[in-house]
Amino acid sequence: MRLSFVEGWSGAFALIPLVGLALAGKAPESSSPSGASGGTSAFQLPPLPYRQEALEPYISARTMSFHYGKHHQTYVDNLNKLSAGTPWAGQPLEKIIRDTVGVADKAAVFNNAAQVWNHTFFWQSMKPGGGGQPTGRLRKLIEKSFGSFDEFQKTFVDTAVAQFGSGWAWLVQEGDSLKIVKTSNADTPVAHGQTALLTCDVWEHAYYLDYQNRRKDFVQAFLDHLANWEFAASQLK
Ligand code: MN3
Repeated sequence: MRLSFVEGWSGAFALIPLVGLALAGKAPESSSPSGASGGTSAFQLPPLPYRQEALEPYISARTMSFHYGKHHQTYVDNLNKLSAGTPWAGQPLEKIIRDTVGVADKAAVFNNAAQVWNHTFFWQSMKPGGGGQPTGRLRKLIEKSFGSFDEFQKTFVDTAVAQFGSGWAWLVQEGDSLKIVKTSNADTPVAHGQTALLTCDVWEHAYYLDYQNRRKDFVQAFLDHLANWEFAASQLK
């Protein structure tokens, strides 16, 4: 089962348990972008798949309130402002990302569309009581690609720490092999023909309130306690 963003948010999130949505802080109806000019906004902040405090103590509710409620919301708002009255309005995020990557005068559209996609994927890459180890086909692919699950973990943490400045660490699929890649700023595997399986946001806003400058501790906690391996496995092609 592969979640698709192509069908829009309602399709993409139909698979997410609806438990706790009322307490997630913002219902989609209450988060309509202030900058959109009339009518229904094309893009909406998708509901979190868990409550804002559900990832404590590894990610605090305070971090989630800013990261989801402010940062993610702002990318949605910006994308609505930038796409209003253009051919991008209402298009699938993946199409916008692929059409605008590397286009100099579309950088703002790319950055905001990619950040909306990346954050939605990041929330799904985690779950309360996550971590542990993957099983089945994903486990076999990890062992084939990295030698062992321990070696995968070490490489993922090293890669996340090595990303200079803002960006993301990803587990991606390319054909029959898995890779760990880092991307800068809003850049995303979606723009490069890779299938994203799991991601950790390593922008400072993702961890600074809880970990200050200790990015490595944050990424290790992500792997040990939050990583949603069932979601990652569901993205395999
Ligand atoms: Mn972020």
